[in-house]
This record gives sequence, structure tokens and C-alpha cells, in this order.
Amino acid sequence: MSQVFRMPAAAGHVAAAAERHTVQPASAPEGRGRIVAGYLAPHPPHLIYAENPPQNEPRSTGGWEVLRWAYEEARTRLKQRHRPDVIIVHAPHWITMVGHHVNCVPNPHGLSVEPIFPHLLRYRYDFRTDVELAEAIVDEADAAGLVASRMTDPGVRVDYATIGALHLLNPDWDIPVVSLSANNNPYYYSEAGLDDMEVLGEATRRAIERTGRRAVLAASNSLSHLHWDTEPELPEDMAREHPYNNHQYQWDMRLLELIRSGRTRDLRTLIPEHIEQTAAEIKAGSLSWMLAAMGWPEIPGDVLGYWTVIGTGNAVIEWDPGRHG
Ligand code: 2X7
Ligand code: FE2
Repeated sequence: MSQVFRMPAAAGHVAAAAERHTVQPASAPEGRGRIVAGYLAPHPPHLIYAENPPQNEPRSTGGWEVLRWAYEEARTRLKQRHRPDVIIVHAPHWITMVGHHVNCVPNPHGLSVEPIFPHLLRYRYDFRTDVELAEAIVDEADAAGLVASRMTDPGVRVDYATIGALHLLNPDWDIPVVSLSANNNPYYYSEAGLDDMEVLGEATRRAIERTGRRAVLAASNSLSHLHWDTEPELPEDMAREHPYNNHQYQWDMRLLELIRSGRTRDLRTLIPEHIEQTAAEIKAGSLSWMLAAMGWPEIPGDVLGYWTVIGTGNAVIEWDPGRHG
């Protein structure tokens, strides 16, 4: 079924893409390009709301501290250890019906409003895109037979899952960004779309290598995804925050145990089952994209924190090949 959105790479098609590659100058030295770290970086709007940054209009009294402290640690590592040229994010709420889109707008800016929780997230964003890398990812994905497009509309309104992960990883917004859409395929064809994410991940890695970037990848996904349909009067009332049910929690723990012990091959097998059992948001493919780009490394993921947000499971996790490789 995933073939609906993935054409076999015909010889002429590949040659055309290869020709495009040769005419594109790479501004960074060849051979320097690599993925310096990957993060599972969930985006519930509650986390930004709880931080009270100047970009967000609503005010809070805090909440969800364990996840926010995990992000604090991720930010320190990102700035002090990884020092990336670019953060590449794949996010499930920029939904594209046909193929994979990459934001190639040089300076997206505007107001991002969470449609279900507008009282929590009305966020003014203004950031720089690494356009050369963004275009290289489109070319590589295209050459691999995926349906891939450049988003070039300067008025593009950036979704809250992209903004959420990027703000929480780097609230200074002083590192260029590449943002990828989530093709809706998995939501129609169960986990069939995850195959595409493997191809997109590998294409992303090739583009990083070709353009010579030091890249951090961010998979903007929650884990288990059943959630409450009513909200407390005070949204950050932590007396009301707990897993949706024990089944969801136990399945998240199964996944995290494999991640913590570096059993990535087993993790790859478990992901579709975890999705089935918990309606997990990783169904949108961000985690599979990221780990495929990193070559499904058999190294432990460092779980910096796990907690629930309106009952959904959320973990901030770092994979650092430099530390374990
Ligand atoms: O998008 C989300 C999410 N993934 C989890 C929890 C709450 C709201 O929004
Ligand atoms: Fe979400």
C-alpha cells in the first residue's frame, strides 16, 4: 500500500536527480557531514505553556516539571556538546496527504496556534531555514523514489509540533532549521507508511553527508497517545496528571527498556506492535525516520525523562553516537 506514494526509482529519474545534485554547490566542506545526535522530542503544547516564554501569549503557573527538566538537560548537551549547524525536525501535525514535504522558506515567521488548545499555545515564531540542506533532502528523497516536494510558500503557517520540539530543544532559535512534514499514509494503511520513513531517513542522511552539515535530528512524537477528553479548570493541575491507563504505561515502559539497553533491532520490531497497543503518535513515523537516518544504531538511548501530558506518554531521549560509537 505504501507504494501509492513511492515510485520505483527509474533509471532516467535517478539520472535527473543526480544531475540536479551535481549543479548544487555545497557550502560546507565535503565529508564533514554527519548526525551528531538524535532526540525524541515530544511537543505537547502544555510544555511550552508551562515554561511561560515571551513568544507564547498564555500564562501558566508551571507544571510537567519532570519533562521540562529533561528538556533543560537536552538543551545543555545540544549547545555544549553537539554544537550543530542545523536541527532537522520531523513532526506529525504538519500533515501532507501526498508525499513528503520539506519547508524551503528561508525565514518562516508568524503565529502558531494549537487548534485544540488555543488557550495554551499562541506562539510567535521567527526562524531561519537551512535552504540548501532542505533542498538536498528533497532531491535525495526524490532520487530514492519517494514523492517529495519543496514547500516554498513564504506565508506557510508552521504547525505546533514543529514549533514545540524546536522551542523546547533550542528556545534561542539561533540554529538554522529544516522541517519535514508527516505524510498521512500511515494513518490510512496502518504501519505501512513506516517503510517510507526508512527511505526518508536514509535520504536525509545522504543529504547531510553531501552538504557537510553537523546535524541534530528531532523526532517530534509522543509515545502512547490515548488522552482525556476533559480538562481541569487549571490546565496545569498536576493532581490530575497520570497515565491514561496501566496498559498504555506498561507498553511505553517496554519500549523504553529496549531503548535504554540499546536493543535497537528489537525496538524496530516492537514499534509497530507498540503503535497497535497504544495508538502511539510514533505511527506518524518521526521516530522511525530518525533512527533510520542514524542507521538504527545498537547504542543505548539516554532517557532524560518520561511523564504523561493529559494521559499521553512522553519521553525526552537522546541518542549520541559520539559517546557510544
Ligand atoms: O499533540 C499533542 C500530543 N501529542 C500530546 C498531548 C497533548 C496535546 O497535543
Ligand atoms: Fe501531537
